[in-house]
Amino acid sequence: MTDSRAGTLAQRFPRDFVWGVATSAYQIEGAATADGRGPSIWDDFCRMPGMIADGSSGERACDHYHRLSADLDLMRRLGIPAYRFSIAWPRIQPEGVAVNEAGVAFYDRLVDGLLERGITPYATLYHWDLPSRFQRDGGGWADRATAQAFADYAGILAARLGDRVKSFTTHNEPWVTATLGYERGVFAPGVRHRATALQVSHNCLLSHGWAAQAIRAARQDAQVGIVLNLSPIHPASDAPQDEMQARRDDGLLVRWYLDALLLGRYPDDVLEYLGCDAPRPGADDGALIAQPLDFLGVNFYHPLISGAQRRWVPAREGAPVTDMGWEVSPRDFTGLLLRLHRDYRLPPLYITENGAAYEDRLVDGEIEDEPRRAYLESHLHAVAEALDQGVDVRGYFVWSLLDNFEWAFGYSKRFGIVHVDYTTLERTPKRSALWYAQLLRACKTSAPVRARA
Ligand code: IFM
Repeated sequence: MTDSRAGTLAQRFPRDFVWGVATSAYQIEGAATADGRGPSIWDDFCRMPGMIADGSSGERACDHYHRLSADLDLMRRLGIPAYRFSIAWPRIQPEGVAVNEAGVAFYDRLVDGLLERGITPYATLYHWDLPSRFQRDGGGWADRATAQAFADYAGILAARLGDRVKSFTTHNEPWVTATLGYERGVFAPGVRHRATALQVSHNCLLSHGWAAQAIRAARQDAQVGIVLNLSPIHPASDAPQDEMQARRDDGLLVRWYLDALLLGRYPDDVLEYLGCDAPRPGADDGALIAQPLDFLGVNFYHPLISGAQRRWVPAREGAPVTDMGWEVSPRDFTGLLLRLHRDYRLPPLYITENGAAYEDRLVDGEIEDEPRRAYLESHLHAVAEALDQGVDVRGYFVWSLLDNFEWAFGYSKRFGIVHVDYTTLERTPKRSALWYAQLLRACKTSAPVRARA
C-alpha cells in the first residue's frame, strides 16, 4: 500500500521527471590500490594527522568496488530509475597519463550492470579525487596544465563510455574544490592561500569548458553539464555591513560560478573585492568557460548566514538542524530555485544532491529515520513548488544511496538512505529508502504529464 504522503507528493511531478540516488567514487568504492588505481590527493590528505575527524580514510569505505553487483541489485529492488555516480580519475589514469584498462573495465561493468537493471547512468567525471601526481609535480588545480589534462581524461571517458552513458557532469562543486581545498585547507590537498584558491576556481571552470568540448568531440549526442553547490545567503542582520558581506559571499559562491558559466565573465563587484587575489584568465577563457550547457546540477542542503562578524554560518539561531548542524529550510530551497530562474537564462536544472545526515539507530534490524524521510519529503515539496512557479527542474537525486565516507568527518556522519555497518559492510535500507521506493512506485502510476514551462 502506498503511504498517502508519497501519493500526494507523486502527483506534483511530471511523469518524465528523473528520480535517482547519488554517490561518489572516493566515498564508497574503497579498493584504493586494486587493479592499478593510483593514489589521489584524498589518499594523501587522509594520512595528514588531524585532518579527518575519526582518523579514517576512503581506503575501504563501503567496498562498493567489490560489491558492485549486490549494490546494483539493491538499487533495482528499491526501484531506483537513475544513478548518479562519479568516476575515479586515478583508476582511469593512475599517474595522470596512460590509461589503466582495468580501471575503465570497472566502470564498463558498472554502466552495463545499471543498464541491465533498467537504471539510467549519470556520470560525474570529477568529484575531488585528483591523481596525486598533479599535486606533487605541479600545483594541482592551480596549474593550467591540470585543466588541459582533465579535458583529455574527459575525452577518453566520453569515447569509452559514451555509447551507453548519455549524461556527463564535468565537475562536482568546484567551489568546494577551490575554497575548502586550497583556501581553507580543510579538504584535500590542504592548501591555505586565497589567491591560489581563486586561480584554482578559474582553472576548474576552464577545465569544464575544455572538457565539454572534448566530450562533444567524442560523442555528439552527449548531454554535458556541471554541478554547483548553491545556497541562498542571508545577512546576519539588516545592518548595512552585514548586508554587504552577505552580498559579497553570494558573489563568491553563486554569482562567481553562474556568471562565468552562463555569461562568460566574473561579476565586477567580486573582482573588485578580490583585488590582487583575483585570478589571471587568458584572453579567450571567458568564452571557453561559457560553453553551452545541456543542464545545470544544483546541490542544495541548507541556507547560509553571513555578516561582518561571522560568515558562512549554516543555520539561523534556534532553527532545526541536521546532524551536520545544517539548517533544515525547504523554503530556502524553493527561494533559491526561483532566484536562479529570475536572474539567469538557465538550462534545464537537475537537483543532483539533496539529503540529510542524522544519527541512526539500528533497532531489531530496522532504522526508523523519520527526520531524514521528513527532510526528503519537505524538500521535494519545495522542488514541486518551484516547478509550479515555472522553474524547469527535470530530476532529483537523493544524497546518498549509502552511508559513506563524509570527507573530513570520516564515517561519523550518515547521509545514506541505506545503512552501512562499517564492521560487516552489511547494507540495510532505512525507512527513508522504503518510503522513497514507495514514492517512485507512486510516480510511475499516478504522476500527470505536465507541459514544460
Ligand atoms: O558528501 C558530500 C558530497 O560529496 C558533496 N556534496 C555534499 C555532500 C554532503 O556533505
